[in-house]
Amino acid sequence: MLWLLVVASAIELPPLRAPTLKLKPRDLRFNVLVAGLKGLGKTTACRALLGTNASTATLDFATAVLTVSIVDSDLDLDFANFVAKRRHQNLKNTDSPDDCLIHVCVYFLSPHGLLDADRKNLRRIRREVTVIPVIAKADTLTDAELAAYRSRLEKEFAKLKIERPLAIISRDGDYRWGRSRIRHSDFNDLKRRLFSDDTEDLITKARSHFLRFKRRRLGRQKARSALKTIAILALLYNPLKLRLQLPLNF
Ligand SMILES: Nc1nc2c(ncn2[C@@H]2O[C@H](COP(=O)(O)OP(=O)(O)OP(=O)(O)O)[C@@H](O)[C@H]2O)c(=O)[nH]1
Ligand SMILES: [Mg+2]
Repeated sequence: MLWLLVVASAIELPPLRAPTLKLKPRDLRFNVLVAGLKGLGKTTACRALLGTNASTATLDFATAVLTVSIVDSDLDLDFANFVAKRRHQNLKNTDSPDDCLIHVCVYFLSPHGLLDADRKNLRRIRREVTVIPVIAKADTLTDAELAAYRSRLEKEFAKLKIERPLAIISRDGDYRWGRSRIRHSDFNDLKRRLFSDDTEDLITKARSHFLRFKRRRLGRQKARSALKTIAILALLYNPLKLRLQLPLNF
């Protein structure tokens, strides 16, 4: 009986292939933003992904310890702005390279069609971070409906340079007309990509995006202080007695 239970749970939740992460330090932070419009099953999915109601979990791999943190966002949040703000916060971070960085955004799409709000959100977020789009509540669509919807989205996403969406079921359901199961959807693919196959790639990408941002910011700061010095020198040594005017916001 116990053996049967073990087999059943193994089928339900296939174990993740432990990645050999080459990243430094050994203690890594991995921050996921779960975004999308209201009531699409985001919180349910977060719980199923981490296997707990808490928003963080620790995954112990052979070469690294990954502290996964999921930001389960609400409707009023400006997602792109949130990612940018977290990048700014990370500037003050000297201990760890990516405590505050958001490494990936899992964006939930309604099973009934893409809304203008989604288009606007996606266009902005993809400039800030890697986006994994998911069609939520895939159990509410027939196979044919899902295939048609997915191919419409693929065409639209190709223009936005966003990848093909996964279709997920975030919780098992028993209905008069049948049963829906998490394992019959792309849910486990999503989990595997986040916490195993793509982890290293996502962290590396977010880090290099952050370093580019930091370099640009430093460059701008240097240019501004050089301009200030030139302006002050020009004021002090003004042999032609010209009337120099500094900009108001100087
Ligand atoms: N049919 C179906 N229902 C789901 C699925 N996932 C979640 N639900 C249900 O959808 C409802 C909303 O789920 P939540 O997880 O609270 O959705 P949410 O996106 O966090 O909602 P907000 O936080 O209000 O934006 C609940 O009744 C869930 O049981 C799914 O995969 N299929
Ligand atoms: Mg929620």
